[in-house]
Amino acid sequence: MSNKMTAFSGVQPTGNLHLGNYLGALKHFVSLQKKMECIYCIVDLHAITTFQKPEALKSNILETTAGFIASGLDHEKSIIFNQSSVSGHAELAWILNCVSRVGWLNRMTQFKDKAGSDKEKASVGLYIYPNLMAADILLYKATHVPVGADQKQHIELSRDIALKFNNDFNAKNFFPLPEPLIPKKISRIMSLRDGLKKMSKSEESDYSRINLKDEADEIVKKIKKAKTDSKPIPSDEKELMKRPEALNLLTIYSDLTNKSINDVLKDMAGKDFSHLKTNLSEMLVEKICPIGKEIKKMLGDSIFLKEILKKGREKANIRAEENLKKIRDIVGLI
Ligand code: AQP
Repeated sequence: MSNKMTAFSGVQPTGNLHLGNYLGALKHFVSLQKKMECIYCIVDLHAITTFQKPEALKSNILETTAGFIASGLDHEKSIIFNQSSVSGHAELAWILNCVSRVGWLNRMTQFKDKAGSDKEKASVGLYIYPNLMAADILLYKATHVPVGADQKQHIELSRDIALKFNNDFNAKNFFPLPEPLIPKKISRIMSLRDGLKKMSKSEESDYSRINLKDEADEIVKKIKKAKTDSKPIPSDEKELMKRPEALNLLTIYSDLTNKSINDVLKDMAGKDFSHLKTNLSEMLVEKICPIGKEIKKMLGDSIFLKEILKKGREKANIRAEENLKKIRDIVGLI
């Protein structure tokens, strides 16, 4: 087994990239580029597990690509492409569908959340989504997967699938067991309307999230309207843990200022939320608006974005085919 470190991660082109995607994933994708080979994928096959309007999907693929670059990913250094353009993802997913167990998939909480109350009506794709995610990672023998905390269970499943494949086919250490890289400080950004729900692209209310493309006045308005409680900011972290909306805003502030929550509480304790909100809005405008501006500029040049995806696909495909040849042989396919 080669001990070369490779990171793989994906983002679904399902709508506007938001602050949760940025702080939970993209920001870390960028810093990992200095440490190892990185493969970043716009996971369009995952996106279609729930219905996407075809024209919207096409433009979201390009917009997510622009979001990657505007956030600081280097397309010369890292491999950036869209999943459906490398057919090995679908092929390996089928092989892994035959390795993974129904009982394992039945435990996946994201399926339960996304399928809602009527599971019979959810697509089969949504149910087996974690097997495709395992294929994405294992196709490149990735050793590290930078993700938000919501994806931890899926990475654990990828490890189980890798281990079972290696055992079933007597292919010791063929697939490395991928490690999740979950940001310690800010693993999950919550909705601005409900501190118990994660910030999400598909949440109906645009006031629940800060989009990377939001203008400064929209950011200020959304933070002003963000739900809080009636008490002043506490001095104690334990007390903060019991107040989800306050915790969310202070966690975002702590990440943007590079200060620990404790230090932020020292500065803010006893003050009311309008003080925090004014400071937070300023930080967000400073951080997010330049990214949004870059995204909008790139969206005017679809040829540039398509060229990035084409180059990425070519590089990814070489890696994928190399591994698939070995996988087919191990499984007994000729
Ligand atoms: N709220 C969040 N906080 C921290 N990290 C987050 N991520 C997503 N939301 C948050 C991380 O971003 C990466 C890409 O996620 P995704 O877009 O592929 O899928 P998702 O997790 O399903 O994101 P959304 O916004 O909730 O999309 P929809 O609404 O389409 O389902 C992942 O690493 C994820 O952890």
